[in-house]
Amino acid sequence: MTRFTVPDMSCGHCTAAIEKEIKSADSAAQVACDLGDHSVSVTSTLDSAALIAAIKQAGYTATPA
Ligand SMILES: [Cu+2]
Repeated sequence: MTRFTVPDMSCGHCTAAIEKEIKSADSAAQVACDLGDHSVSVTSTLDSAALIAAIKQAGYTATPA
């Protein structure tokens, strides 16, 4: 599992957009967003750089947590 901090993720719309983008890159990915601490946990075969790119594609900034 890889964990990221996404500070500009603030509501259910954000988490849905992030999940959708990650799953379009890896349909088997498991994504858990936590709005409480602005973290996204991902289980995927994609590497960290690819996951950050997918989150960026959704319009958010991710840094490794
Ligand atoms: Cu939002």
